[in-house]
Amino acid sequence: MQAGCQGCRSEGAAFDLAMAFQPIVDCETGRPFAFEALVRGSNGEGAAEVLSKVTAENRYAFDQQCRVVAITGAVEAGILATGAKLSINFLPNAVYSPAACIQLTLKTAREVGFPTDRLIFEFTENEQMIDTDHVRNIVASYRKMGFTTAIDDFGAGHAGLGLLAKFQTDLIKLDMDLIRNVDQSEPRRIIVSGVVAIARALGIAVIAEGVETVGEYDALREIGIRYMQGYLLARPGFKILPIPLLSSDVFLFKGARQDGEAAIGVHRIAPPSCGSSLSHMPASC
Ligand SMILES: [Ca+2]
Repeated sequence: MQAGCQGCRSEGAAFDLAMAFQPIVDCETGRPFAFEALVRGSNGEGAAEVLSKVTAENRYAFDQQCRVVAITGAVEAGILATGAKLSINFLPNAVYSPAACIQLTLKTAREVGFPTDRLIFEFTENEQMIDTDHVRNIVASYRKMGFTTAIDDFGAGHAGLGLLAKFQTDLIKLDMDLIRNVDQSEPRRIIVSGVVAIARALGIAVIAEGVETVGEYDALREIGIRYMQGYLLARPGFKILPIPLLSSDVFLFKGARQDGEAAIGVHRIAPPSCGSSLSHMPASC
């Protein structure tokens, strides 16, 4: 066994976990590009409650279990038939060695028949990444293994241009704080447009997180953002893969809104099982 793999034997592996899934929509086709797995308790308890039990001692086991539950849960929910990717949040500080620590993920994917080239790994850091070399090494290894990589919550906290200067991922997910009211704020629109231009020049695709209004959707499309996630398109569904509001429906919805029927459209797309406000919680698993 490689040095540093003591994490594989860490105690406390039995978290009571399940996943909710929220689509990331390809706005050019209206279809889910991916489903992000968001951690919940086995009875639908919120992410914050589950995460409060994660410690420095058990975070490796937690991260490993999250990956397993995300893959098996997504397959049980029917992701194979959708053709969409599965996006998994991961904790960089729960990975000792990228090659060794991916083995359980690969084994699980093999057992349930999930193609590993449909896996996305999103990472975020709530605290400053002291060891960016470690993260860069993980990203490089994962890309070599055929996974898609993403920086989560880009533009928030320490996840910003400084990281992109050090290493590049396939995707960046623009933080919802930048997206909020982008249609009404000229500075936000200029900043988002600038980040999109930088990403495009680097060959990185952009996902807008936390899109909640038709105005935001329109402004982001105008800026050239193809992939979006947020309550406007679909809330997370507990153990299910919610059907996103198709882009054509957004336009129908706009028409409905002009007729004063917006609430009907909103309620039609909201899965009843998911009232949590934690859908955009960073590093939820
Ligand atoms: Ca995420």
